[in-house]
Amino acid sequence: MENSDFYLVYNGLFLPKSLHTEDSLKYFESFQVQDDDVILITYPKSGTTWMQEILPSLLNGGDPTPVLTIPNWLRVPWLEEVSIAEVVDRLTAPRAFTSHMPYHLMPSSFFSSKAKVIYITRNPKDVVVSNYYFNQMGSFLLDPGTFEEFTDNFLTGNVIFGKWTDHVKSWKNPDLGDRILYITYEEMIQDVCGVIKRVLSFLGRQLSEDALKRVIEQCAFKNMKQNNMSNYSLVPQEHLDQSKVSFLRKGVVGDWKNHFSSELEAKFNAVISEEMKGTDIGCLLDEEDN
Ligand code: PPS
Repeated sequence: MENSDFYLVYNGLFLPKSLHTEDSLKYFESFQVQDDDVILITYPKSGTTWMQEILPSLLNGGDPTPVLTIPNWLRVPWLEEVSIAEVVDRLTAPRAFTSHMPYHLMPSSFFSSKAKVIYITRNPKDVVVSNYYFNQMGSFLLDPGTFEEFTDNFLTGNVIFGKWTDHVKSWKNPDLGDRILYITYEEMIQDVCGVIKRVLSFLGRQLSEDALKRVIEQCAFKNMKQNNMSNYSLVPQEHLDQSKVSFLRKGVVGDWKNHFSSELEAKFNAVISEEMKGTDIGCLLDEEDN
């Protein structure tokens, strides 16, 4: 089995064939982004599902119903995935979407709109660990091989959605001005309440203290693990085998320390630091977890 059995190549990026088709990508390219849309952007395994749990309640005044009744991939659908067509006509404004796409591949309507973007980054060493287990779970993803092999593929961009460094740098684009809010997974772990307040302020929204408490409770890792609308238990085991590892796996900062040898860490840091040179985001590597 090789990459072409699982992935189509879209502008140089591998995308899983089971979630993306030529038609879904054409639909994505001509998607009409509206000014009041909110788009959650992440490189995979950076905290997407967590924010998909939070965002709908912030946009609807704290009503938990969508989070308890609609699977996350239909609740905050990916712009580029096949399933968006199923729900897009039912979404009411302000709509919330997800995307793993780099900045330059966004639909042309995005660039002329005022839609807001929430961009989450995570320490790439924890991203690669989370991604490694995800590739073991998903029958629609290439077997990751050993952790070292998978890390090599991650560093060269030979994984879904390409290189982490390209993605992060693409979204650090000054043209976005105050349309974008940058948050980190590590900040969410440290102070989810503070992050939610920042998101509320960015979106110009408010929640009552009670509603805020409910959102915080609902998006706690242990509660999300119990929420069938968010833990991917609705996906058949033949596609996503969670019998050994759960999609909501550990939910911590620094699990990379249990996976990286010192040699691999040195190599990883050297490659990422080199590629992030000249940006103010290289510090993401070793910030909160050492
Ligand atoms: S995906 O496939 O791109 O949508 O994956 P994504 O949701 O971005 O990333 C999955 C990782 O996020 C962790 N997660 C959480 N951590 C802490 N608290 C909460 N509530 C939470 N929700 C999701 C999830 O466990 C994955 O990380 P790992 O390190 O594998 O546990």
